[in-house]
Parts: sequence; structure tokens; C-alpha cells
Amino acid sequence: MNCRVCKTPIESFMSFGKMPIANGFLSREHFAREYFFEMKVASCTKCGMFQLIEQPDREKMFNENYAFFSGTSKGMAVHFGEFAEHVKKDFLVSADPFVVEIGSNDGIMMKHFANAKIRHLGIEPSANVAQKAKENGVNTVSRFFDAQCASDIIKEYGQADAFLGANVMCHIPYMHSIVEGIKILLKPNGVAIFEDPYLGDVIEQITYDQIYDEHVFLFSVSSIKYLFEQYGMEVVDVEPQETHGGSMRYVIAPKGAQKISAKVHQQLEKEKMLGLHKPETYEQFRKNCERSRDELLGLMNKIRKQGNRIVGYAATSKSTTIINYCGITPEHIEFICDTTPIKQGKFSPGAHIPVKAYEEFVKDYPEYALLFAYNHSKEIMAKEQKFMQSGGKWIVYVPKVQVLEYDFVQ
Ligand code: DWN
Ligand code: SAH
Ligand code: ZN
Repeated sequence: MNCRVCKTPIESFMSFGKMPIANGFLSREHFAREYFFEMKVASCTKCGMFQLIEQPDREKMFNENYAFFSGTSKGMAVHFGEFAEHVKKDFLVSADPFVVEIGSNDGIMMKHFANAKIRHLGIEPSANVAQKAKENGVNTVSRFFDAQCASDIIKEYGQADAFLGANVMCHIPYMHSIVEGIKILLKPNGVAIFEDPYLGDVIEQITYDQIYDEHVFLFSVSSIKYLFEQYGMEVVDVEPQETHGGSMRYVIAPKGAQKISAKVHQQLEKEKMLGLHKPETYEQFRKNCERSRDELLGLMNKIRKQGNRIVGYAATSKSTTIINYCGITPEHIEFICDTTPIKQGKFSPGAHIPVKAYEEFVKDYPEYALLFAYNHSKEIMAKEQKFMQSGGKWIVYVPKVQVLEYDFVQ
């Protein structure tokens, strides 16, 4: 296997075993035909890109039944409102600006441009979520972004002032076509601004559940710098984000077009201190994942032996990695509650744990809830006061495996 970015031969440092499609919630009649792949990861010693060795075909993941709707979290709606404001204020300087967002999903960010009557286009291949965006008044085309797509867009709309992406760049294996597309799409003074889960946070906080089929890459400032420099572009700013358990926002511009913020250099130095370029770091990460897995399964076995019920809280994509890597079964978790209608009444990928409506959780509180959406914990803790007051406890695994009781959360 060669690195998807620099073509250097790479070797996997760990396997998470057989994994299903992370968002492939399914009905009983589809159990026998479920698709699995071996989820192995590697970090390129030359360009530093952390990547999956194998990723399922894109149509298996992103299609008209895509199960993730961005609008399911209020916290993210606020975050994307602020992101859009920042772009409008600091980057849309021309008279009649044009903004493109890839992976625009249900329009959670683009609707702010639509509402402000700014020329915009969302590119979203998953037809069901794209449809939702259109209903929200967002101009959306349902296709995969690449260099060809960029050429088609400029024929119809002209070049763009800003290219945006949140939690989508790291999903796309054909990065060379994407960066070529960005170059085609952007005006000479245009910028690309995108954010994705940050490798440094995954390594430091052992959030290995950020690794699943859709996330073919986990970026760092150094790997993104390498990638864009091959195309005469450079990272001019970076901004750590709290979203998704630790993300990084990158601002990219043609080489020499903009002043480079001191934060870029500082973050590169931090990455060196963290040892993101060293194989030993990943060897330690593997051990940390194995320990976290053993502790979580041990804790759940203990709780079940005591006769207590456990319900999973939020059927996230990340939970597919936790459940299948740790060997969690319907014997451990009675069901997973989730607010997304398309997931309800189905079973979780791989382990086939029933997914039920959120109301089922409220109806009959279990003794323990396993928090799969720790990235939304502020929002969730605020609305689950009753669960905690009635003695309900949380099982969490980030940054370490532990049980949180009411006193801890206040
Ligand atoms: O990168 C990606 C990010 C942006 O979103 C995608 N590849 C897929 C997805 O990842 P995820 O599924 O891990 O995302 P979230 O935002 O952690 O998961 C949200 C899920 O949690 C939804 O199914 C809704 C559910 N949820 C809930 O049931 N109750 C969420 C909240 C806040 C709640 O209170
Ligand atoms: N930006 C949203 C959605 C992230 S989920 C948010 O942060 O909440 C990733 C999205 O990227 C999915 O909706 C998926 O359909 C889309 N996607 C995957 N590959 C893509 C590609 N090549 N071009 C554009 N969108 C893509
Ligand atoms: Zn490489």
C-alpha cells in the first residue's frame, strides 16, 4: 500500500478488526448481507498523513439513505452559524461574492449564506440530506466534489471567493483531485477554509472512535501543509476547535497571497513535541486503544453482572468503532437511543443492537447510559438533569474509561 498523498510505501501499525459501514443502520432482513472490511491504519513516515489502508467505495457510505443529519445537534447549529459569520465578515470582500461548501449536508451552514442572499452552492452527494438542504432554501447539487465538478461549477457560476468544508475533506481519498478542484474553483485571491477532527487530539485523548470507514484521513497541520504545497498553496492560518472532541480549522491560500499567521508555526512545533512524525507515538497509541477497549468491556461486564441495565446514548458513527472493536453486544447494551428518525427501529452496524427513539430512554431510565456522543456532552448534560437526579450514571471512555455520577457533572 502506498500513501494516498505522497505515494511512499506505508505499513499499518494496527488493525481494529472487521468493521461494517459506520452509518449502515440496518433492518433484520439485511443482517446476512452486511458488508465488512478490515479497518487497518497507518501513518506515512514521509508526509505524516494518517490514513486507513482500505476504505469502502464511496457509494456504500454516501447515498440516498445517509443516516447522519447535521441538524441533530443544537451545539453544532450554533457553531456553524458562527463559522458562517466569520466567513462573511473576514473573507467575502468582493462586490458579489460566491461561496461553495462541500459536504453541506442538510444546509446547517449554507442556510446562513442563503438567508443573507449571498450567492452560494452546496455540493452534497447524499441525496436525502441534500433534499433537506434544498427544502431549507439552500442551492444544492447532489454530486461528489472533485476537479471535474469544479470545472462544471465555474462554467455555470464563475469562480468562488471561498471554498468551505466541515468534516468532509477527511472523508475523501482522492485528495489530489480535490486540491486541483479547489485551485480551479477559487479566484486568485480566494481562500479555502475547512475543519476536520485533529490527529493531535485523537492521539492525546485516545479518541480512536474518530477512526471509521468515512474518515479515510486524520489531518495534522504538517500533513495538510505538505499536501497543499504540492499545488502552490499554503496554510496561512489554523484555529483549534472544540467540536467533535477536538478539530482543527485550516485557512489555505495561494502561495505568497497572504501573510502567514504565527499560529501555523506554533502548531507545527506542538506537533513535533507530540511526536506525530514518530512511529513510537503510534505504537503507544495502539497500546492505549487496547487498554481503553479492555477497560470499557471489563466495566460493562461488571455492571451487567450486578444486574444493572445499560442503554447507549446516541447512535453516532463513532459508536460503530467502539462497539465492534470492544466486542460490545446486545447482552451489554439493551438498546441505543437516538433522535434521528432514519436510525430508529433499525439495528446498529455489526453488533446489531436495537436503535430506538429518544423517548424510550426517558420512559424507563436505565441505571447506566453509555455516552457515545461525548462531543455533545454540554448539550446532553444540560437536558439530562432528570436522569442524573434519579440516580442515573454515565459510562464514558474519553479521555479515560470511567463512571460519572451526578456530583461529577455539576
Ligand atoms: O464527520 C462526521 C460528523 C460531522 O458527523 C460524519 N462522518 C458523521 C457524523 O459523525 P457522528 O455520527 O459521530 O456525529 P455526532 O454529531 O457525534 O452524532 C450525532 C448523533 O447523536 C445523531 O445520530 C443524533 C444523536 N444525538 C442524540 O440522539 N441526542 C445527538 C444529540 C446532541 C442528542 O442530544
Ligand atoms: N458538513 C457537515 C456534514 C459532515 S458529514 C457537518 O459537519 O455536519 C460528511 C458529508 O460529506 C456527508 O454529508 C457526505 O455525503 C459528504 N461527502 C462525502 N464525500 C463527498 C465529496 N466528495 N464531495 C462532497 N461531499 C461529500
Ligand atoms: Zn505520505
